[in-house]
Amino acid sequence: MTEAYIALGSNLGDARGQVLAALRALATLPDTRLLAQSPLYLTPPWGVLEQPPFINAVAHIDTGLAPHALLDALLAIERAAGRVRDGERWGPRTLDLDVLHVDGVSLADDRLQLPHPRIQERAFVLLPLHDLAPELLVPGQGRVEELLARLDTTGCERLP
Ligand code: A4P
Ligand code: MG
Repeated sequence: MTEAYIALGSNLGDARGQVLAALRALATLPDTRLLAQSPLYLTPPWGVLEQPPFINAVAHIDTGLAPHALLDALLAIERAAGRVRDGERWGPRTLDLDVLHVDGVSLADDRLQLPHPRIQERAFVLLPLHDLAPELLVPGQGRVEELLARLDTTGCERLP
């Protein structure tokens, strides 16, 4: 079993409901346990600014799935949530699941990059990740608490 962190995001339809359903779906993946889930955050859009705000969260899991099998399982959850991949890069989506980090794994091929290369640029990832793992060292990027301290978190709101 290996520990991993998954980022969840949605800004179309019932965004909060989609993220909560995805957290439940993660817990039912084969050979996988949901160890912890962060609070939900309401965050201003990053990348493409002309789109609705996002609901974001991070999950900490323990899994027997290898990294590419985990990615396939996440893509299947996205499809089940009605995600259509014809939009622009960084545009609106019903559900986005990114593998942020898998313990002990660094790799880059045409399907998967680990750790996710843009963790350090994204308050919407680092705020919920910090709630779960402030001391986590993201290989090649830095410690979560230090990465977060460098970012502007204006407009990000932790939901009750
Ligand atoms: N892929 C490679 N590495 C990974 C990985 N570590 N985890 C490949 C997941 N997928 C990975 O994914 C395209 C392909 O990336 C996958 O099929 C997989 O083979 P995508 O989700 O369509 O990626 P993308 O949107 O083009 O790019 P990127 O940078 O992953 O963007 P995100 O994270 O999807 O960004 N603003 C706020 N506030 N909150 C958000 O959640 N999300 C986005 C979308 C933009 N702005 C946002 C948010
Ligand atoms: Mg994605």
